[in-house]
Formats: sequence, structure tokens, C-alpha cells
Amino acid sequence: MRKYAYRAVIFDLDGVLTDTAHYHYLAWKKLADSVGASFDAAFNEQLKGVDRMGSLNLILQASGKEFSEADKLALAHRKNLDYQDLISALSPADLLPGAAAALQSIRAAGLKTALASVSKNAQAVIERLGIADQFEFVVDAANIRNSKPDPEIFLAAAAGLGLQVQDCFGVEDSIAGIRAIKSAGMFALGVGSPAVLTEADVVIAGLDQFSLPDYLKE
Ligand code: B16
Ligand code: MG
Repeated sequence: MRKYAYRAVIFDLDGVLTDTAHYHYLAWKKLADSVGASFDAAFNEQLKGVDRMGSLNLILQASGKEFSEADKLALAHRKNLDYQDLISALSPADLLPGAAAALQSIRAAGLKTALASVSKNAQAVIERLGIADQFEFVVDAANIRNSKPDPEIFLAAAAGLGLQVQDCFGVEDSIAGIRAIKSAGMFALGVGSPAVLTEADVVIAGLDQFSLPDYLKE
């Protein structure tokens, strides 16, 4: 029987398994407009994988105005309520093409899967998508001190699976996330555009292009 070098695949959520990245964009856009900060798709690209307060601080900096800590917490709360409204009707139909098949192919090959999302809404999202039982380990974002591009969340996922970093590879759609995977010392599979994800080892357009044998070392 073929012996796989990798024993697990660690997935990002937003933008990889489902398009919640778009809902984050809509909620941040509304907030940016309300504080007079210019915000577009290129700016949003910098926020992917960055946690809520980190993202807010980047937007507020762009507004050129000063905000108290209390104001910041209120703005972050408002953005989260808008985001939660947008994702309230998520269902298994919102899995991106190829996501369910990719998870199944990994498990059929005897590898484990973990989820490494810095979103504090991740558990609710995977439950609505109907894939909560597809992961051996889900990192609790509340326990992560440093958001992507810090490797902490990918190291926590490997540790949660009881594996070494060299046993795992990561799948990400964001620049910060690819950096986090590489800093953790793992193979990075990018989902999106090779022009954006320049630091990934391999880039595919979407999980419908996911082919596990291509990423397994002999
Ligand atoms: P929340 P990921 C990240 O999730 C998103 O990419 C990022 O845009 C968002 O700000 C962050 O989660 C925090 O999300 O406000 O729901 O806690 O890409 O790591 O799955
Ligand atoms: Mg993402």
C-alpha cells in the first residue's frame, strides 16, 4: 500500500470552503463608508485572514480619524452583527464547488482534516454548511493571540491533531494565510489567483481543481 508522507490537511474557511469572504467584504464596506474610509476589493484583500480588531484598525487608519477604544469596540460589534445577519441563511448549498468532494477525498485516503479559521463565527458557519463533523480538530479562534500571517493558528491545528508540522499541509485563499502556513513550515496550497498568492507552493483556482495525489510526496 502507498505510504503518504502527509497525514493531514489544514483548511482555512472563509474563501476556501465557502464564500463568506464576500460577506466579510460587504460588512466591512458598510462600516468603512460609515466612517468615511475609502474601501475597495484591493483593500479587502489585505484584510483576509486578519482578525476582527486588526481589520478594523486598518480601516480606521485609512479614515484618518481618531477613535477611542470604546468606539472601536462598538464599531467591531456593529460589523459583526451585520456579518451575522448576512450569514444567517447559510446552508450546505453555500459550500464552494469541490469543497465537499475535497474533504471526502482526504478522509477516504486516510488523512485527517483540521480547520484553521481566525473567525470567531467559524463554528456556526461549518454547522450551517453541514460539515462540522468533517474535521478531527477545529481551532478555537478565541484561543489564538496572533492572527495570520503569524503561524500560530496552523501550529495550533497541527498540535490539536497530535501531528508534527511536516505531517500537514495548509489550504488558504489569503496572502496573510499563505504566509502563516509557510512560516509554520508547511506546504501551502493557494486557492485563488497565482498573481495574488505568489508565496504559495501551488495555486489552484478553486477546490473543484483539488487533486490530493498531486500534493502527496512519494
Ligand atoms: P470574525 P479565515 C477570517 O477568517 C476572515 O478571512 C477575515 O476577513 C475576518 O476578519 C476574520 O476571519 C475574523 O472573523 O469577525 O468572524 O471573527 O479566513 O481565517 O477563515
Ligand atoms: Mg480565508
